[in-house]
Amino acid sequence: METANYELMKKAYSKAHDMVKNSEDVKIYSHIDCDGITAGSLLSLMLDEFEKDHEVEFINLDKIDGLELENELTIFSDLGSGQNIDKLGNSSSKILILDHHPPLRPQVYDNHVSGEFLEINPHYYKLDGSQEVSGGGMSYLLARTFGFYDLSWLGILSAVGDMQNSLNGKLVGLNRNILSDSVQHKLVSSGNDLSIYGRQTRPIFVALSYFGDVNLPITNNRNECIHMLKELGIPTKKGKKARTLSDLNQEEKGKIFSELVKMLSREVPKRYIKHVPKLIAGEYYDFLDEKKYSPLRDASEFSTAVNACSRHNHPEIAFNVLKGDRGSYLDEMEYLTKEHRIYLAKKMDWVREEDRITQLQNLQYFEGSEIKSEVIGTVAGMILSYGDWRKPIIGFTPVADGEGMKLSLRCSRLLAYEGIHFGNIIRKVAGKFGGNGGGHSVACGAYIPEDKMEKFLVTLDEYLHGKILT
Ligand SMILES: [Mn+2]
Repeated sequence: METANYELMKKAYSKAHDMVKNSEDVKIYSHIDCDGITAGSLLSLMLDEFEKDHEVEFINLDKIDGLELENELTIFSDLGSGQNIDKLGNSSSKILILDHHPPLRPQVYDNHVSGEFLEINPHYYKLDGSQEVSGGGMSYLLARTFGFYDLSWLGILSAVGDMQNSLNGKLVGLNRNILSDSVQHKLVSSGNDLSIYGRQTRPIFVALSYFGDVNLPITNNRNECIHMLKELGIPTKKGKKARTLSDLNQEEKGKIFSELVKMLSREVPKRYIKHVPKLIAGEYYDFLDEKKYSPLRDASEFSTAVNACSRHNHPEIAFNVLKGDRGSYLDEMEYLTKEHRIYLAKKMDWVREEDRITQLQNLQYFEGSEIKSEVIGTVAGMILSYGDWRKPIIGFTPVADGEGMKLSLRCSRLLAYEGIHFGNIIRKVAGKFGGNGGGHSVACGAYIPEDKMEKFLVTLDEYLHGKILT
């Protein structure tokens, strides 16, 4: 990639700084996912500092077209670049877009919009918006121009919630600068660890059983995990309490690491062995103001809790927790997270019971009509470990209040390490069928007309011929 143009980006932010400073009444529209909710909360905390009147609304992308701008300044965060926001402008409007998705409009566009219009997007400055900075990160960079370094941890949560660290096992690019702000201000600590989900809250043998990039003997088998830990001489309990990954010392983690390398090397084709360590180790991010063993302590677990709120249409719960509530809103968040987990487990069973996974040559899929479209991707990701990890898996389900199908694709990171980018592939193939889609290399999705679903699967299967693990 060409060298990023930070100087130009800085100039754009200083314009944005003035827009905020000179406005007394602000509306924020932010995306209703972990990144977007965190971005909206961050901007709200920033405006609180100035005691500026503002309102935050979390919305889905398809709700943007009908909006009427009624406030002095309208900020769009974690969305806007892919939508026709320019059409919303009027002679008295001020619009600021802080997004990281691929932009529809060129960098200089304000002369095409009535009123004031400023769009800041990393792609304009030769930065990769899918890995180097999130919507929350873009929002933090605005708060940073006012010196609000204490909000930097939210930029980290956003990036992790947006899976920006998933391919490299750590945050890169501008995310790295945001990380160093939050480390310097003692808000976050980070380091290397086993990249196993549930560092603070899951017993280690449970956490290990979810290992899913490649199916191992321990995958979905807690007894096998307990057995493995016993063989390695690693106690699963401390007194009566189950130990979590965060309780293990370096030596114990080293033993698990070596054992997993051994297991994986037996399972993956030879030429992929070089990627194995990346599947097992990665950087963690702890929020130092949160209590140990709390679901808010580890960035990855915190992002799951925010997602649980958004997937069940209660972004306001996460919003209040992110803005500092550790009372009733946190209780509600924990309740929703639990409900979320139960819901997912039920749907997993539903898919597995009737053998609903169909195998094609280069992909596998399940029809998920019993599953809410908001979580079809999450379920697909979890089901992967019961299917064939060498192929991507697709789940699809009708959209709740609309027409068409939502489909989500998940795959082992091993496929991405070999250079395949399913987000781009799906965008292309969905486009052929009058749909739209995109996303990350290992997690992406699309909306397509219902009667095109079958054709879509066949076409994608053909397209993938010779491109996936064999
Ligand atoms: Mn985002």
